[in-house]
Amino acid sequence: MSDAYHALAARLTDRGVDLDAVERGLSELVVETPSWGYGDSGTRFATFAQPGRPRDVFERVDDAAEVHRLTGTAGAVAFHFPWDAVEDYPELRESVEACGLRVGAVNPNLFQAPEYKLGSLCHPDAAVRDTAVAHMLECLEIATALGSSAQSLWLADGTNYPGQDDMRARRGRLHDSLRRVYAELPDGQELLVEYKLFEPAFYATDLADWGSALLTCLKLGERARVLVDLGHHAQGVNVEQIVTLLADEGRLGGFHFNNRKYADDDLVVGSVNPFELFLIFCELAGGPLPRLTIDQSHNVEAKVEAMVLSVVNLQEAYAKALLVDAPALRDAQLAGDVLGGHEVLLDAYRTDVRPLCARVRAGLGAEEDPIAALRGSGYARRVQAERATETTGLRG
Ligand code: RM4
Ligand code: MN
Ligand code: MN
Repeated sequence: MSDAYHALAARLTDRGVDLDAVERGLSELVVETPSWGYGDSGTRFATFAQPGRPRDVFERVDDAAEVHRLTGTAGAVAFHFPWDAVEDYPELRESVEACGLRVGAVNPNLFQAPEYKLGSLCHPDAAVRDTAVAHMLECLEIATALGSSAQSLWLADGTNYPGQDDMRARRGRLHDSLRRVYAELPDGQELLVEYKLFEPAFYATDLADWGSALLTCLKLGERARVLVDLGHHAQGVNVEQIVTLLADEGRLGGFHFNNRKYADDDLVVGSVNPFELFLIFCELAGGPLPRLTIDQSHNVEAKVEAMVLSVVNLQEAYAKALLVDAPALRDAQLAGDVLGGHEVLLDAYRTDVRPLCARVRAGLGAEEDPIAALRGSGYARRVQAERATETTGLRG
């Protein structure tokens, strides 16, 4: 193992850190990567097709497996329907498992069909609401077939103009629709409810913030919990405080990790605001971790590399959070030492944990330096050659 690791280990052990416990914690981290993060995506201005991009869901799974092989931490893949729809779900599950992965959350799509122009679960027309509910019920069955334990809902519903629809009526329709779904939720599955401040609706989004998502979950039942997407808040909102609050209420269902500078930018997590990411992990570090999913759509970056970097950034943020000296932090807080507590956090945050993460990855059979390994592996060249034709790669 590297000199850098031994030097770091000596320093941390001197400080009283239980290094075995930190390494164990870090090696248990599981991140779900999104199938939609590997395929074509762009902005409303342009989509730049990348050479070697996967042609079907099986190839998206291959890319997810490569990210896991390199990082050791990306053992699940989240799906989006109908984008990932296939004839034979047991076959899809088998191919996921054959790659050493499992299926993460199943995401319904209630925002693309023409009938959803004025909304889905909240639509003024009951027939459209029925269609949306039916799609979510179908996703429950897909989740069962794939061995997934969650359906993760992002609701694009909302209005663009004051007076366009009755906000209170829409709220009632939302709850009625979701009750119909929740009533059919199979044992062992949960419903995650994501919120987003704005976009595509520009006046009033039906699930715009953690409060409306939480109230909805409380109406449904214990297996409905809130999902926090880091890009879905107003500027300046204290996301780590929202995380604390939801966790304290037992309603923190999980995360969509990404980073943003302005709005829902879906950049590599930890690229713009790594300190916020660290603080979020500090709020999680004491207990069992909720579902951790990456939700990023890369436009100009190399997609697999961007995903690997995202997982590495998550590993490093979590490693730093595991290094926080909890007794020293508590002592400073109880003593009213304003900067003392802050400095305890900074001490952990400023630690260069890269050698520690490299060691944990090696212990997991993954790569000490995943980005260099990816660049040196020829994976991009290989898939570019294999996926050169437009026809989908048929399996089986
Ligand atoms: C949204 C949200 C959802 C994602 C869609 C495609 O902004 O983050 O989670 O599924 O985009
Ligand atoms: Mn999201
Ligand atoms: Mn988003």
